[in-house]
Amino acid sequence: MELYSYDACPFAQRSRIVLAEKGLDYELHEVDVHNKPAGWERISPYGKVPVLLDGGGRIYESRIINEYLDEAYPEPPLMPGTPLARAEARIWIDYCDTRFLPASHRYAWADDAGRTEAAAELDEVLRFLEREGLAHSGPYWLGKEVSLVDFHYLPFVERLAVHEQLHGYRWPADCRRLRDWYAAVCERPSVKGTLRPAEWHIEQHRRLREAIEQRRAAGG
Ligand SMILES: N[C@@H](CCC(=O)N[C@@H](CS)C(=O)NCC(=O)O)C(=O)O
Repeated sequence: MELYSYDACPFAQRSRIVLAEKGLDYELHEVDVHNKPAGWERISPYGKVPVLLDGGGRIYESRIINEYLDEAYPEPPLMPGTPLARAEARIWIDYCDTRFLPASHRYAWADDAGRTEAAAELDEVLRFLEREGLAHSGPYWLGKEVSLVDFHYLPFVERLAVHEQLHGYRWPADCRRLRDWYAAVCERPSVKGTLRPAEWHIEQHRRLREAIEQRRAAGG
């Protein structure tokens, strides 16, 4: 099995965590997405990491890679056992990509004039997660058992520290379950090995901003 990944990529981090949870051996190819290798588009149709090669097939999109890994390597299972519980897991995985990430992204890229509004939007999303998403007794998203939902959110909750340190974002004080959930997931060995200090994430954010500005200046 081979994984094309980038150290700083939160999407690739999702898949690295799941591979570690499953105890799977794989060859890691580190791809600097700001400086892609020649022929990269032949490996990654969207030009993005992560990409997994396994069993003669190529899988991309972190959510789909993780679902594939859970189906192809069912031990330990990372999706619940009943259709209803699996539907719930998928609702939160979808919420992460369609609501939480856009809100977090808007905050990160807001100008000074738009930041207050972006912070209010992000607060609202985090409160929704606190109230509706973390309704089980924990310690994990769906209760006692860790699942793909935990690993879908973890890299992006980790990166809220960038908002905090760069722009003074504060999590709503009433989001206690979210904090407890984050602390519990960070304790898993599969996750611990992927965590980085806030300063490192800030440096990656700076590199990303620079790359985007260069691309814009070049008319891309
Ligand atoms: N929806 C994709 C997003 C992957 C993604 O955006 N990866 C970024 C790095 S964090 C990337 O490869 N960007 C390179 C590019 O867009 O050219 C997933 O879940 O896998």
